Amino acid sequence: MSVNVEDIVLHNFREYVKSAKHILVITGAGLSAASGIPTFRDGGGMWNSLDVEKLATPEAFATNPGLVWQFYHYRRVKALEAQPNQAHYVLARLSIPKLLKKVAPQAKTFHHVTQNVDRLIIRAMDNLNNDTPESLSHLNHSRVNSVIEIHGRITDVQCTQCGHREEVLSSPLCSSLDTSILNGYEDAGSEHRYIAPEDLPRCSACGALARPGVVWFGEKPYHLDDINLLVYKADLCIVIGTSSTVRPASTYAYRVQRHGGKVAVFNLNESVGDERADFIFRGPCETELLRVFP
Ligand code: BV8
Ligand code: ZN
Repeated sequence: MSVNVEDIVLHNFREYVKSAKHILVITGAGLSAASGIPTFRDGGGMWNSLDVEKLATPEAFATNPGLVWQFYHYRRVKALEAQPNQAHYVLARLSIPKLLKKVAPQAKTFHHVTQNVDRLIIRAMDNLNNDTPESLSHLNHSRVNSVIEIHGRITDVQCTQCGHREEVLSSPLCSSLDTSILNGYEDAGSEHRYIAPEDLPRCSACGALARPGVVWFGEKPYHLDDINLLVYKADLCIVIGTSSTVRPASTYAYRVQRHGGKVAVFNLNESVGDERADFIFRGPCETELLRVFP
């Protein structure tokens, strides 16, 4: 019977997971690709046709808030329409201590840092919670705390003045952002329509101009101190669906390795740092994660 490399990698990874105590998962846009949300830099990624600097920076918003809002509003609509995929549900199940123990009996902590702003992992955990027998539901609080959205949430609206922040799951946020006239990400990011600031989403607390609740380039990501502690403690870092090009998220796996932890990469294509990875699972994460964590 011929044993191929993939089987050996799978066996060795599963053996290592059995001894892992502090597991840290880092995810990117590839996790949501199967849910129909485009990635940023690969294939038909958004940043390949749109100008990042024109759309995902504080300067862009200061210069043309209407353009930036049209882009983010279109992405909000898509995120609200999308459904979690199998990859989200595998991670949601692993965030339930009782289920995690089946594959990682020594695990003391499991944390998931996501770069994604689409909130799909939270929805997968909520859906699982609704289907979870009463006996497990008391574990819910520990599971929700296990997810850190380092780049914020596209469904949050944040005030540019008083700091008020709220999650708004309804759409459109205001009549001027009616997306019926938009027919694609490129359209949402183009200069086709001026919207006056007074007609853009306003803060429900003070009435000032509101902005999407995401972290733009040059802005400080969320929960950095908490994440640094998790990186320091992790003995296993599982990197899923990210090109590992955006800092500081792209630095975490290497830092786990530097203090003796191991790194597993799940990606459709090659990504930055693959050469250092201890385990590589090449393929769509929505099937690979299910294969590795049935
Ligand atoms: C900060 C929210 C400092 C908004 C995002 C020059 C050199 C080095 C660094 C810098 C530099 N200039 C500036 C920087 C820092 C900058 C940075 O890293 N820039 C990069 C581009 C060079 N970083 C920042 O500015 C960060 N802030 O550093 O602040 C600071 C610190 C302390 C105090 C004050 C200040 C803030 C970065 C956050 C920016 N916001 N998003 C929005 O969404 O519009 S970033 C954006 O990229 C998304 O959040 C996304 O999640 C993130 C990373 O992209 P990926 O998720 O990896 O997506 P990508 O398309 O790249 O890759 C997808 C992958 O999936 C591919 O590998 C593909 O093969 C794979 N895939 C596809 N399908 C599947 C799959 N894999 C498996 N299965 C599939 N089915
Ligand atoms: Zn306000």
